Amino acid sequence: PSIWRAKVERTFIAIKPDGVQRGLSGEILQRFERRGFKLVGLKLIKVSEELAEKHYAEHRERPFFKGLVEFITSSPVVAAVIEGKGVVATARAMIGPTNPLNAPLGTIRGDYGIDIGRNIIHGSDSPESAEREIALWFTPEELLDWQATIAGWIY
Ligand code: 3AN
Repeated sequence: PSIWRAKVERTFIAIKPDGVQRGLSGEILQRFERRGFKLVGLKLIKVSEELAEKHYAEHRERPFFKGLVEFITSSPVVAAVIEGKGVVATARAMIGPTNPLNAPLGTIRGDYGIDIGRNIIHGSDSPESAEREIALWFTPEELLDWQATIAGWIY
């Protein structure tokens, strides 16, 4: 029985227009890959207003909502689903706090950001959010079920 097949968790991440335009996509994906997480979905997408509004529905009443939707739809986003033990919480820890100025060095936002409205990357904040966001951004066919033979060295 392979332990790494026993219980997998998935999360959704999106490298926002600022991260893509600054050429940070590869660097950011590399961090998750090197940590041991596995890509199961990946695409470059021009986000529609409808998708943006659904994704950020919980912020609908916030003063920054309109600007947030304008920003996320302004230019392509790299959307990804990554899989592995504890990936929801660990990806959030690797991303860092919402405001990059409060983000520790070594986190993605702490290493690359200085503005809360341009914080480079999104990551689901709970397993429930991850499930909702994955279904919103990806079709089932776009998520690939594959086994890495080297996973035995990670788990
Ligand atoms: P996180 O992305 O860390 O989960 P949320 O869910 O509180 O943070 O906020 C979603 C997004 O809304 C953030 N990534 C950020 O781009 C934007 N945002 C949050 N707070 C502000 C703010 N005060 N001003 C501008 N944009 C904000």
